[in-house]
Amino acid sequence: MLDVEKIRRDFPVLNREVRPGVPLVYLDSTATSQKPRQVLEAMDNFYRASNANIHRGIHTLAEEATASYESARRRIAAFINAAHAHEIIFTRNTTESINLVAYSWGRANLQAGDVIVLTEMEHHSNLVPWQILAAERDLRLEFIPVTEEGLLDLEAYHRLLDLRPKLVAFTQMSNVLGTINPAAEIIAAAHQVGAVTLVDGAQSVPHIPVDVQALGADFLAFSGHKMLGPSGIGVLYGRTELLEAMPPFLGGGDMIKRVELRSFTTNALPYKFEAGTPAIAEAIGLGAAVDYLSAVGMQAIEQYEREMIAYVLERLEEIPGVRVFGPAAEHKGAVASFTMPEAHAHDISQVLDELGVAVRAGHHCAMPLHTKFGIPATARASFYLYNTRQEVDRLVEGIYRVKHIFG
Ligand code: 7TS
Repeated sequence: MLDVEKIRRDFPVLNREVRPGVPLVYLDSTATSQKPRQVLEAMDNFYRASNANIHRGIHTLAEEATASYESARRRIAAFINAAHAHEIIFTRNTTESINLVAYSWGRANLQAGDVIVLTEMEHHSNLVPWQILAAERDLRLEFIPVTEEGLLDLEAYHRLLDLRPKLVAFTQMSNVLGTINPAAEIIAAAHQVGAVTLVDGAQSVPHIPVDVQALGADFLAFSGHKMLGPSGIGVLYGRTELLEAMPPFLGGGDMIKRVELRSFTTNALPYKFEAGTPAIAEAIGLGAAVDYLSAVGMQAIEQYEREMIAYVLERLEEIPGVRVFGPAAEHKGAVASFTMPEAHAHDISQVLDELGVAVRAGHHCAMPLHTKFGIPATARASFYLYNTRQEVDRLVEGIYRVKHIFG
């Protein structure tokens, strides 16, 4: 079991009051997580002791900086069980990772009439890059439908596979419904028809154990800032064979082996895809974040959040009029998006903020999913390893306050 009180002491911001006498209840980790002192210290130490550019110098600081950056890459590779550290490409975030695949792999491999299968529950970052590519290359986008309950319709998926898609790209965990999709099954079926697979792991990698080799994933994208790490650093995992065959995404320093006035040769993996000075301190911070998550244990975190969401749903369902979107607790992560007949999501969020409870309101960058459910917005409470049951109770008190004010 998690020692949540001990964990909370590692997160300085969790001690703060939003206003005098009103402690923070942070229920917006799906947007970005808070950061433990171990991550802050790793970045601070880097800047205080070893700041230098990487891969370019042979002076001591440059060597230390390079060693720390590459050590972070190796620990992140181990965290998702990648077969090689060079399969970890540092990017800015999930969005950039997916765009990298769309620009590089997509432009090299897709032609007019080719089919890409996505789902109706995608975040805009796993939707718009494919829309751009589809318009440019005259591709066909197809979508695995989401059921009323908030699950993927897998029978419909199997029918879509008859179209012989070239790519199947889907989220492993919905940032709105919390749905955890059967990624291994989706990938295995895609591979049977020869499709390449991309998993959006922005929500899954922080919250459940993810093993890319067990999943069989070809690409996996995720963001540091949602998994206790800093913003400005993300990861694209890709299988060696695919990455080797892909053309570079951005051109510039570090991604080359040799340059002449009119030509260049590309560097080896992973540097081929890391043009320019990367986010060095942020990569080191993400290394510290995966150390922290590993020390707590991803299975323990998953279990803790399972119990948490079961309690959240039980408490929310007792409130008349509250409608929670997404499947039953057994199929979802610790995300509760809801509406109330009395108040718009933004009003809910504002009243909750007066009580120190931070939730997000809006379409959460999944407009098509909200359109499907016929609603413009939801209020979303999301939970992580540092949240407590008492905080759930504070949320519920706040929702009763909303009913009192608007009811
Ligand atoms: N995919 C999913 C499933 C996400 O939840 C997000 C961010 C992204 C991709 C994009 O990540 P980024 O780091 O590149 O921005 N989701 C949210 C959210 O739900 N609220 O704020 C950001």
